[in-house]
Order: sequence, then C-alpha cells, then structure tokens
Amino acid sequence: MKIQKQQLEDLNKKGLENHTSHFDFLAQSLSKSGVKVDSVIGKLADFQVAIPSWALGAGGTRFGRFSFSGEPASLDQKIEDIGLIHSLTQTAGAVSLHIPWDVPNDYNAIKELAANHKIKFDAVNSNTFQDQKNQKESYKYGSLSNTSAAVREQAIAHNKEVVEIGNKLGSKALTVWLADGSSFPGQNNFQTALTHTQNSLISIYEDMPADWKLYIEYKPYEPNFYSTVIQDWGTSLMLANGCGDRAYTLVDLGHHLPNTNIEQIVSVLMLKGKLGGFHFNDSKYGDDDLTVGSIKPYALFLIFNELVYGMQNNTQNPELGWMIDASHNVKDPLEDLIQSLEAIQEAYAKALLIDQQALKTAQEAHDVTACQELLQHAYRTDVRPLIREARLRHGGALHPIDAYRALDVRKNLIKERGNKTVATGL
Ligand code: PSV
Ligand code: MN
Ligand code: MN
Repeated sequence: MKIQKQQLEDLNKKGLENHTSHFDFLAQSLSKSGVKVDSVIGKLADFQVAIPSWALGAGGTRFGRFSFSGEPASLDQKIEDIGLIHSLTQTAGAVSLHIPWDVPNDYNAIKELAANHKIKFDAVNSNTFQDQKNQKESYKYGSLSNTSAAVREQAIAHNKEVVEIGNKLGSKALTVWLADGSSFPGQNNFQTALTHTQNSLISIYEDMPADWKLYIEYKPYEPNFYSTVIQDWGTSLMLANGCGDRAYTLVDLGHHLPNTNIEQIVSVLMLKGKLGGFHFNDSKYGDDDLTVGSIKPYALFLIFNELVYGMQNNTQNPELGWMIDASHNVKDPLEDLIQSLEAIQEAYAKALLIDQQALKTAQEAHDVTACQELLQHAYRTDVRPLIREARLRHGGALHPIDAYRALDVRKNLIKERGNKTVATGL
C-alpha cells in the first residue's frame, strides 16, 4: 500500500479551516513575543527520526506476543511501512536496521525502494545478544567481553560484517548495544570484562570506513541482573574515548535507573562533543520501551531543552543520530510510532520556544522563580498548530492518526499480507 498525495490533500481539506485559525492565532502571539515562527517551523520540518526496523511489528514480553496482523515479513515490507508513516508525518525519513534480521537480498533493489519512499539508512545495529543458527560459538556468557578469544573474535567479525552491509546501503554509523554482563556476584571479573570489551571495540572501530561513527549504547541491567559491562554513560564515554574521535555515547531514554537526570547527561556529553545518538522511548519502571512522551513528557521537554542548547552552542558535538527505540504489545505499531513522532516534535517545538537569552539573564541574577517560569511558559504552550503547519507545508497529514484510520491502512496491510504475520524484532 502507498498513500497518494491527493488522498492526504483531500483529507486535509476537512480540517484546514480549523487549523488555519489556530495556527494564525498562535503564530501572531508567538511573533509578538519575539519568536521567529517560520524558523521554528523550518527546524521542525528538517527534524527526521529513524524508525527501527524492529518496531514495526508488535513487540512481545517474555510472557508472550500478540500479533497485530498485517505486520511486515520482509525488509521490503518494513521499508514500505516506514514509507507510510513518513508520508503521513514527514518526520520518519530514515530507517535503522538490525543485522542479521534485516540483511538485504538485493542491495540495489532495497536502495531504490527506500529512495522511492524518501527514506535514508541511518545507523545499523549489530546483534551479539542472541545466537544465530549455524553459529560456531555461543554468546550465552557474553560477546565482546567474553573470556574466550574465539567468542570475542566471532562477535568482532559480526560487527565488521554489519558495517560492510551498512556501507553498501549508505549508512554512516554502527550502534553497538551489548547484553554482556553477569547475573550473579563472582560470575565475572569486572576488570577483565571491561578490558576485553575495550579491545574488541577498538578492533571494530579501527576497521570502520573513515567517515563512519561508532555509537556505544549503555544500559544498567537486563538481560543480566547483577552487572552489565557497559552499565552507564560514564563507562560508554570511557570506551568511546578509548576508541577515538569518531566513537560516541548513545543515550537510550529507557536505559537509566529511575529518576536519573538524563538531561544533565545529555548536556555534559554535548559539552565534551561526545553525544552521538539518541534512542527515544518512555518508561515507568525500567527499559519499558513505551511510546515516547506517554509517561514523562515534561522530562522529555527538559531533555530537548539541553539538546537545543547543545545544538546551538556546542559546535564540538557532531550532528546527532535520532532514532526511536520503542515497541510493545497492545497498540497498532504504526499508530504507536506516529504518536511517538508527534511527542518528539512537540518536545522539540516547546524547547525551541524557550527564551534562551532571558533564561541566561535570570540564571545569572539567581532568579530561580523566573528560570522556572521561562521553562514552564514554553512547556505550557500548545505547539501542535506549529507541528501541523510543518507537516502541511511538506505534504503530510494535518492529523496523521486520523488519516491513518480514514485510509484504512491496517485493513489494507492485512489484506495484502494476511492475518498471521510475525515481524522480526525484539
Ligand atoms: C535492548 O535494551 C535494546 O532495546 C537496546 O536498547 C538496543 O538499542 C535495541 O535493543 C536493539 O538492539
Ligand atoms: Mn536502544
Ligand atoms: Mn532498550
């Protein structure tokens, strides 16, 4: 299924009058307070987030998985799904592949399909947290950190192959997330595990093409429950520094212990020019991978405040790789991704409205109340007309979820692909 421009134009006509009055009112009041509305809309339109190939089917838990039907069964179909989300939102212009789940059969055909949908290939992800069929060594006791040289070599070789595959598609970054760790005290020697991991990462890093970046993800626990080798941003940063200039930390919002000040981590990493990529999701308890903005939208806004500040002030930090890393059991995965994209745009738009100059003045005057007022004034602004306007100007849907439903997208996918579908993913 492909959504035609004309279909969206027809649907948009219905809500246009309402939108125009909301947008005009907001644009006028923002302009009066000094906001350059067109520049904000331009930034929103430029902001593209990669969709992970593993989020297009219903995720599961260890207790089970409930299919949503019509799920993509191949890489082609995954790209088609992202194409659908992108035509509705104009924000999902990239895909993040996971190897070996998404190895293309025909590289030219996949590249052509992605180009047709205006989708780029963002960071590629390696997988050393599962054993694959016919694999010689097992990752049961770790991969890049394993005490066995043969296991480490196999895991290094896999990462190198992932880079090769990504390179053929036009990707420019490798994301490494390791499940390595231990579940019981005494199981691992922490120092040995970290040293092996550093050396393995160096070997992968040194083999990457010169214009590639390495993103090192961290996570405090799960699947191991006593220790994780790359448990936090400090460990990730240390490993990135040990690799070189093109190795960076990747922040996944769900990979923190409760109440961690993620915005401060973002800020410090950008100051040091070491924030490489971002995985958006939301959580209540752990790595819940819930829809972005569904639980803690204010925290997301505070994170975006630091991201915006960093993008404006930290030229030492490279452009970031923006990705969603969410998936779950009960919602239509495509609707869920549309909601996530909307929440990201909302937090970004609100952060762009913060009067940075006034905030600096209030900070220097130690006017704590004013500082809070400035942030919350931006946060309390309903920015949705700006996001809708950005979509409208680029041929997207005024109301993506409504359009998705009006066009019967899921019904059509089920008709095309059938009821009993299982997408590859986490
Ligand atoms: C596991 O926690 C995880 O969700 C990581 O966040 C990775 O980014 C993702 O899986 C894909 O490997
Ligand atoms: Mn992640
Ligand atoms: Mn995760």
